[in-house]
Amino acid sequence: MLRDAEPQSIRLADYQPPEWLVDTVHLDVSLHPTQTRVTSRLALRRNPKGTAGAPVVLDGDGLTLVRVAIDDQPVAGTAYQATPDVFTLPNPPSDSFTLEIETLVDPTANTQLMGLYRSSGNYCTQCEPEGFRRITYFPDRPDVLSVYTTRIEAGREEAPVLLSNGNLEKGGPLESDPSRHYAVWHDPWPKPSYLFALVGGKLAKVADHFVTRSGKPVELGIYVEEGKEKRAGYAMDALKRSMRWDEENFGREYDLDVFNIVAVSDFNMGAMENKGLNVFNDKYVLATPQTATDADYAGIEGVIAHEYFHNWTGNRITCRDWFQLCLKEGLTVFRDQEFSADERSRPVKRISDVRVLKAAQFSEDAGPLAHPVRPQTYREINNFYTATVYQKGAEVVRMLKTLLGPAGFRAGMDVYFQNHDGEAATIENFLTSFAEATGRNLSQFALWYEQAGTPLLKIQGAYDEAAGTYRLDVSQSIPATPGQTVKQPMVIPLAIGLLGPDGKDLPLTLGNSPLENGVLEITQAEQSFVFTGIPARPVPSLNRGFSAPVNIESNLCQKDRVFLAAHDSDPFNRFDALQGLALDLLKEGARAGELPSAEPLIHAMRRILLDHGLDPAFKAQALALPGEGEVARELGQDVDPDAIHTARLALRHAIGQALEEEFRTAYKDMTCEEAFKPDAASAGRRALRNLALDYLAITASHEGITRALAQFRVADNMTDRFAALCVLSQHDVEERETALTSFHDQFQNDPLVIDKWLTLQAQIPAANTLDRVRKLMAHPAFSLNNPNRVRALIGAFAHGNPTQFNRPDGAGYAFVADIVLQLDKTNPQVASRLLSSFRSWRQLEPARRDQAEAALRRVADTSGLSADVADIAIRSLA
Ligand code: B3K
Ligand code: ZN
Repeated sequence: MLRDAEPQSIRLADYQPPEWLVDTVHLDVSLHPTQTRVTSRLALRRNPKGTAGAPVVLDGDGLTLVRVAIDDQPVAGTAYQATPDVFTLPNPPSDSFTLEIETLVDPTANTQLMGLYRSSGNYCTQCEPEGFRRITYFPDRPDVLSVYTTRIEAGREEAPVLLSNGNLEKGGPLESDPSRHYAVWHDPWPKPSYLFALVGGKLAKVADHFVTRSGKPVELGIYVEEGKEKRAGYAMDALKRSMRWDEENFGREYDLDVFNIVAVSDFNMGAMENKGLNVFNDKYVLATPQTATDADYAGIEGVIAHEYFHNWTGNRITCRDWFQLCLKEGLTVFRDQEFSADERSRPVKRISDVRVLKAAQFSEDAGPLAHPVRPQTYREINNFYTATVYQKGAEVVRMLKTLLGPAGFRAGMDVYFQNHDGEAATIENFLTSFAEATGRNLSQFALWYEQAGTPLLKIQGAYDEAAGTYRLDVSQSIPATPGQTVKQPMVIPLAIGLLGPDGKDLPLTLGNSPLENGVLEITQAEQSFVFTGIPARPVPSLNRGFSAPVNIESNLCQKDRVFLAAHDSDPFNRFDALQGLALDLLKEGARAGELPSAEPLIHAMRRILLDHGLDPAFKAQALALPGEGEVARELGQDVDPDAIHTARLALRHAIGQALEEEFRTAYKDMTCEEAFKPDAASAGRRALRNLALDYLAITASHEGITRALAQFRVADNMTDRFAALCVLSQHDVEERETALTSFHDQFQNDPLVIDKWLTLQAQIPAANTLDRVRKLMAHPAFSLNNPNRVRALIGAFAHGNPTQFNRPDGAGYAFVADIVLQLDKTNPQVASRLLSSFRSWRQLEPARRDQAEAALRRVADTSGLSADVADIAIRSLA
């Protein structure tokens, strides 16, 4: 199927350096709701590495040109060509000159939320990846680095706060018109246009300060809508901890006099790392115990850290081109994961990161949207801010650290910062830094960036009693993915242990050499490892800590898994052993329509639950079953979401029934009388208590439901209140509607809390949910123009309600396709993200597959689609 206007592909192989460089940019922005005037003075210089005589070609997107001057002289309209989307100067006057361009933009009409737009009346910008061209004509590519000076002018009433990147140079009322004022910001660090930001509006400031380890004071500011100042405390605390952590762990200090964060309520994603002026979705800034859950607090901590860490990995060293996106994103996700692991519980953080990886990235990698961590081609770069680039990108960095060891890794990072500071770099530059620091050849490792698909390791263990040896035969294969059928073996760091009959780790000796770090390096399609000095048949613990993002098929039996769940010294694999036991039952239950005996799993779970030495947060993770999506992915074909749901319900029921007494005790033991604290230990106790509540509510008696309603009513914090509401929402009982109504009435003026209320209802696994979602779209709190609302209601339905999105009558698909088409007219990025909910359609059983395909085709065949939606539709159907 080919559409008339199929977007053109851009290829990594075609990269050319920029023809012209821009040394300095002076922007003068006069804010106005519909006619913001932008004057840009560019100091242009011909790139010595460019083509002789090349014209100046600048990107634009929907711009209205007012005036052009060269070296301060007005230029006749015949000297250049300008359309809303491109500006060309065919005959530049010299190899170095000043180009001044005045344009007009309409921030109020900007519904795409890319470029300069308005959120709750305030002005703000989003430029990554290609939004700067919606503000002014510019070589809008990440390898053009410039020093920016930005003067902003606005009405003092309308926009008392005026912010941009860097340090504030001057500001004050205009002499000519005291009702207006201005501010000049200067950012001394050269940066690409995607890191530009500007904010103007009525905002309240929460101020703090930080002294870097070399003694440099930094003023910190978090700007929020007026009245929300009290909600920014945790974000500020997380920011200061992040700044310290980056100094201590990577030797990276902050480099400006100020660091500002602005929280806005209309934002396409989580947050943006603009130099010195991060702009955030307010969801990742605002929190009080009464409005935010423990998960929200963890999310805020992680995103604040992530954006702050970009200051070095992304901003000081940026990307040469957008194919290198994982260079900053994968690395920065790895850094924020490590920060949270240090601030909280390392094993629990790893477990939750792997859950996210498997749910989001493994399923992406197994479907039509699979692509390498560094893609070779794209039609719309906005569609490549994916779980593969971010999460798998982070796993690749983690593997590098496992292979090189902590010291080798740190040495490589130091070389990277040393050699590439101030540059727009590539993955090759990154890997070369580690090769240089450690002497290790990383050419095979580089395949992790090139080959898509989750590798499959088949592992067979065999014990030879007479020889006292244990042999592991390992084979690796990588599934075919779009455009890549033939794959080469990769380097896979496989952390392992061998448990003796007493459950303790046996010393690992390969031949005569001890395997000091416990990591096997798999480099070939087939490989065997023989461990010597093994006194009795061991149980292997494979891929400890999830050292490699791979699927494993092994000859571990149910008994082995029960043993590992009880004894493994690696907490991740204790968790994973339980997950494996549960997955086997769920797959079989979904296939056969009847659940096999859950006794071994329940036995293993009981042991974990009663182990007083274990962290409650760990128990909560270990006792939570794999999600329905994970079961679907593991089944891989002929997926019937109803059968999976039924099997999972039956298993939850069996566990709840069998461990009722234990869960009752855990609920009681984990109850805390003290006031809410968001720290990891307190959050872990709440997590276990709420998990117990969930299991108690599923047993036949009404006790759990009554308990949940009581908890809902008396809770003094959102974590417990919302957890109780989640439990109630899963049951078709009167109490569900009572609680939903009361929650709404209590929080109706708090959009971020109402999002939770929308999400919960969109995820009810009941036949009338689609009607409910339709009705909620008419609720005054809902708006298709606000990305958070759309994700909370429609996104939650499409991505988080497998039985109802995949209704056998196809009504779920049709509904989501309708919304995608409607949204595409105003916000293509949010629309295309929503359309990616179809990505696993080929794995469905035939009847649903046909329905999903029909809905996808209807989208693909619509004329006038954005490049964003067209690209996802085309690739999903390919
Ligand atoms: N770099 C931004 C993401 C921009 C997404 C543009 N569609 C946030 C982040 O990853 O930190
Ligand atoms: Zn990022």
